[in-house]
Amino acid sequence: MTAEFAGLILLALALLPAAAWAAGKRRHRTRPMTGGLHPEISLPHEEEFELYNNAFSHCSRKTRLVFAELGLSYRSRPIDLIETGSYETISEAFLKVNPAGLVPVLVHKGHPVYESDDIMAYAARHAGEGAAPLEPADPDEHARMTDWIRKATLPSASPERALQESAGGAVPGLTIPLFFTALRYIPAHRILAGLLYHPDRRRPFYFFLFKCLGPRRMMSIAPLRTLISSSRNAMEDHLLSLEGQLKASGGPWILGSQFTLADISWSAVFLRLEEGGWLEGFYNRQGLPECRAWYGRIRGRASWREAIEMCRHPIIDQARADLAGLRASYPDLQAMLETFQAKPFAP
Ligand SMILES: N[C@@H](CCC(=O)N[C@@H](CS)C(=O)NCC(=O)O)C(=O)O
Repeated sequence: MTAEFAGLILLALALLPAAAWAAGKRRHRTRPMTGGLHPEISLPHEEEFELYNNAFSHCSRKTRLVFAELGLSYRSRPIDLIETGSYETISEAFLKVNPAGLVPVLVHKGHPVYESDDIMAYAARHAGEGAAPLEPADPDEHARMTDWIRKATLPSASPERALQESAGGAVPGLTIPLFFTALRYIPAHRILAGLLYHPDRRRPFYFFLFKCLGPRRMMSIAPLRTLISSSRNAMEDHLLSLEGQLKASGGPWILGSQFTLADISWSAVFLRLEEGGWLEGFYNRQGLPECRAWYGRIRGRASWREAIEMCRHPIIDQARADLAGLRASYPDLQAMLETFQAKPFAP
């Protein structure tokens, strides 16, 4: 073998990992998709309605609740997020369903509908005879409902930029402690796959740190502390504005007597605050009697049992219990989470 030939082989071997990485990157590439129905895309399906969703996903929960409220049956297609096992949203198979790599996705007669707010509205308009209307008929009331849905929405890209505009934007920051306890149960190599292919590399990077650091060290990372405290402060303002609306509407629901998609959107925010151990803190600091009573009514609905209680995930149940234990056994961690102040988060 000549020296040149041996050199070429060595070079090829050295380039192999980079080529494999580049090939993998192309297979896992995501691109933004507009919300609503995409009739130009056809997907294999077995039932009229199929919902690609995740038990823990904030946006998936909204859509499951709408289907339960409407009594519409659907085939559930569970898709993992890293918190429940793996980055299935960026798998080759799922990217055919949603090139944006996000859940939920509704597939209706083989055509996908993207974005949870659009899915909710789409489902509400396809409800069968006899289903209670989840959208007001009056145009002014409808516009008010849309505004309250927007105030709870989780933007697809960089939600932390929307902390002030929507309670949904403050949800990821307040989920950080729960991410930390859930990721204990996820093997490190699955998180590392996200570092290679996830469209937002910061998330797997922080998730990997959560896995390597204990809770105290994690809470000493300044940008995380800042994001959590900014999210907490922003959420407090959003809850106060919901409290005002519930008072003004006279309840029992956000727009008054009619239960609407706005109630469903906000209920997913409250569930996340509850499972992250924040809700009682907000109630205790701000009172929020209307919010407390409203959330109690939401939890009493049959749809809650069907779409939330019956769709739990064992890792998340364990992570919730672990987080409650951590808060109880590290009073300084609890105090940090509840009271630390930081500069407002500047994205
Ligand atoms: N604006 C979108 C947001 C969808 C979204 O962010 N989905 C999250 C779960 S709630 C997701 O799929 N994330 C992928 C990941 O975490 O890797 C919607 O409302 O549907």
